[in-house]
Amino acid sequence: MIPQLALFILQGLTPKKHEVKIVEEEYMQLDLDEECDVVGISCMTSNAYRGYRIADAFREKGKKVVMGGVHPSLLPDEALAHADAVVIGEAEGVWEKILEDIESDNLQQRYHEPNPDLDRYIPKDFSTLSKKRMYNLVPLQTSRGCPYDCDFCCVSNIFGKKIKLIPVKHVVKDIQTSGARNFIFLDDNIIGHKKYARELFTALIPLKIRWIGQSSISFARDLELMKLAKKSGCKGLFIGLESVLDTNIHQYNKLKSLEDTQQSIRKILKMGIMIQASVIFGFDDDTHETFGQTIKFLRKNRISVASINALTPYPGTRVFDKLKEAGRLLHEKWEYYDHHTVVFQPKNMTPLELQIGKIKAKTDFSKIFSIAERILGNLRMPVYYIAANLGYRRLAIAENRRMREFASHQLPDGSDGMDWRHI
Ligand code: B12
Ligand code: SF4
Repeated sequence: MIPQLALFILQGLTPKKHEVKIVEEEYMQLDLDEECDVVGISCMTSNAYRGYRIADAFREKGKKVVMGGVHPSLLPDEALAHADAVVIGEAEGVWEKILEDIESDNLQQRYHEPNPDLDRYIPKDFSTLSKKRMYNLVPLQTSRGCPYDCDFCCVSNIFGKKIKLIPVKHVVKDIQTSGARNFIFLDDNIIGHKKYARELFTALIPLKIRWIGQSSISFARDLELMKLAKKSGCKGLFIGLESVLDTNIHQYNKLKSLEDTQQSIRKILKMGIMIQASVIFGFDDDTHETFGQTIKFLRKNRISVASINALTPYPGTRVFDKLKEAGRLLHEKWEYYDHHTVVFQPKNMTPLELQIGKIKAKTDFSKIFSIAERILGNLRMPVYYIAANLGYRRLAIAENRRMREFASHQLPDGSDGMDWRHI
């Protein structure tokens, strides 16, 4: 339901003399016989192979292919086996140059601009979306870069550790020209720069929009900022808790303390802002007990919805390097590097146990009883709460069904079937 902002930025950067067509494969059919001169492809790790297949197909037809986005930025050499050129990091300041270089037959293989000028406004044409897909959330971005540099994350590697800001007036212009009412801020942390966040939320108030975004849990420590966010239309925040075990907290250094986290959750929910908590299973401290303990924590604290993931050692992160060095990667087939599939040997259990434990945790969290119990903390937004939970419940049921089919047909040791519910 959320279009890729990168594609609209590329369209906005393209000089008017060129014609641009955006194809989002999530909901559009790609035509490999499309009449065009240049094909730009954006991908992350899990869909990199698909991106490469598309790149190969277009190159066979003589088109120039340029790849960009998270995965090509992390592994440009790999991408260059399929593309004529790769953009490492941001497109601003290089896309126009690439088009010029193609026109003058002087295309280089790598392009990288570490400090693009974000003060320049780039027009984004969301008009096709708002007409055809009224239920879309229109994507906005206010910042890039993250100072935290967590072991399992590639963001500071690609966008730097310093937070780079997009002027508030540009964000307001994007909102006004879109004509939409529902937005998502794609920033890793919408309150990463407090002074800027204050300025932004204040500017949003008269626009009367609804928005969701991502933030760190420290949001709850600033009551004034929370009130301002609420007033500006904030309906929900995606918050990375990652682990609710004390040992992991110290190892990954994300949360202050469990007590502090619980208090923060209470404050945010009380403000009428839904919390989508992200948790990850598979850290070295995790045991068989971690699944149950985590779900108990999420339920007790009335978390609105949860994104329950398997630790994924994405290339370009320290977790990847460590697990690779220890010989603990099961394979490097990128299509399985998707947060859903276990791709490494966990420390205290088998990969299958981690996979099943994660799916069971998801299923437990989305049981009707759990939804009914957690609504008590979400009474200020019951409609959003129920709609979101039913959506997540559907996903959990589908994942659970696929796991049962897998477990009863294809055991790694060749035996047929197992009763995985006892794990
Ligand atoms: C917002 C977000 C989401 C939103 C996506 C909404 C949407 N449809 O846009 C939601 C929450 C839905 C989401 C889901 C997922 N996400 Co996400 N997401 C992000 C986040 C925070 C921002 C991405 C973004 O849009 N940024 C804004 C745009 C403008 O930046 P950009 O895409 O990087 O584009 C710039 C450049 O890269 C470049 N560029 C990009 N493409 C191209 C192409 C060409 C040709 C050129 C020249 C340049 C270029 O130009 C752009 C402007 O400078 C990133 C973290 C991050 N900071 O990157 C994680 C991130 C991309 N997500 C990640 C993951 C794993 C996922 C999921 C697989 C998780 C899951 N299992 O649920 C899913 C996949 C969903 C899907 N089907 O695509 C990982 C990817 C890691 C990896 N190595 O692949 C990241 C990096 C998070 C992380 N910390 O690890 N995500
Ligand atoms: S996980 Fe979040 S806080 Fe940690 S480095 Fe990545 S974007 Fe920053």
